[in-house]
Amino acid sequence: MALPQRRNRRKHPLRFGWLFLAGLLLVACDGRQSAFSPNGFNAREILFTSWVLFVGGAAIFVFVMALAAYAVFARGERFPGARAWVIGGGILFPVVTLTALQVHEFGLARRLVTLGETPALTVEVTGNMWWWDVLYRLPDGEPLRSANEIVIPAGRPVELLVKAGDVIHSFWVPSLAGKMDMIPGHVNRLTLLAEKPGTYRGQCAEYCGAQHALMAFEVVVEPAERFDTWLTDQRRPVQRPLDAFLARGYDTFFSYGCQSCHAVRGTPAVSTIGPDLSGVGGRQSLGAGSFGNNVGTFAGWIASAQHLKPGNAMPSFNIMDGEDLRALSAWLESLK
Ligand code: HEC
Ligand SMILES: [Cu+2]
Repeated sequence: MALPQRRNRRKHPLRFGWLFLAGLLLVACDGRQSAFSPNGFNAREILFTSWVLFVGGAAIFVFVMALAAYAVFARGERFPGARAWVIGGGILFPVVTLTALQVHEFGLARRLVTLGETPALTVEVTGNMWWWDVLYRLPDGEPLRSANEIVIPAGRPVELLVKAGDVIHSFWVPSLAGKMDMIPGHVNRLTLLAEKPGTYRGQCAEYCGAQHALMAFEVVVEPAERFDTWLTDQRRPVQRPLDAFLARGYDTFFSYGCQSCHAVRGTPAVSTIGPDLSGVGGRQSLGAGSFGNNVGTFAGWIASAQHLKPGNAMPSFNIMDGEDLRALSAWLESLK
């Protein structure tokens, strides 16, 4: 006697499609890093143009498919007004829509150029494997160096000069502006205007090696007055602390040779091989947007940089005395 066979229900290949859609929705709703939640002129224009192209393209597609279906199923008779359709749909319609799009684009390009004529601030951003060097070029006096985080004033146009230190990277903060490639030996220019204060996440958008995925950063948009005080604070040179524990951290920094790759403003450390650490404790993250910023992650990073981000240009200092490591981490965390 044959056993009753279990019906083998065919599984639809797209049965997890809803997961994909839910993911898309989640990404779209995250205001920190999404082209769907624009903050400021550039990103808003990009979103607007995208919707026009997407909705317009979809409408044209549906219409053309309907015509094609008609052509397939119609029985021999002539299409009413065939000649007018060819001239109207084949010549007039593309000429009108493409001209309108072109006019819109010229207008947009002009507004972008106007925005770029009077930047309140110029920031040079250089992509390196796998971190970002940031140099504020200020109209009065000394430039100010930082890394892995860009602080800009809200409501003022900011000019970004983007470059590459080694291979091609791409600078992308979806909530603020479009992508801009960073090309060795070439300077690209991007002007942006952020409206609302807040923190926005950016990402390297051009594959640049093993740790490309851990090459992110934050853009902190501050109210204009807060930005000015931030600048003044940052310019203050760092001094050897009076607190004995923090002073031990300061000394450890130099006895382990950290200054051969890093700079801390006002101290003998002036190297630009690695990120500037002058205000590192005040930044949102460590390891180029990869880890939280607290004494623990500092210690983890120093002792195991190669474990946390294999192949990056900083060696793991896993031979460091525990007390030295704690003091060094506490000192770095205190640099705000
Ligand atoms: C050979 C060069 C080199 C030496 C020596 C070195 N570093 Fe680094 N360091 C780097 C580079 C390069 C990075 C960026 C790595 C990345 O994210 O890809 C980095 C990143 C860091 C960061 C994270 C910075 C940020 O903005 O995310 C800290 C903190 C740091 N180093 C501390 C130290 C300390 C403390 C020492 C000494 C014990 C040290 N480094 C020695 C090259 C070096
Ligand atoms: Cu990169």
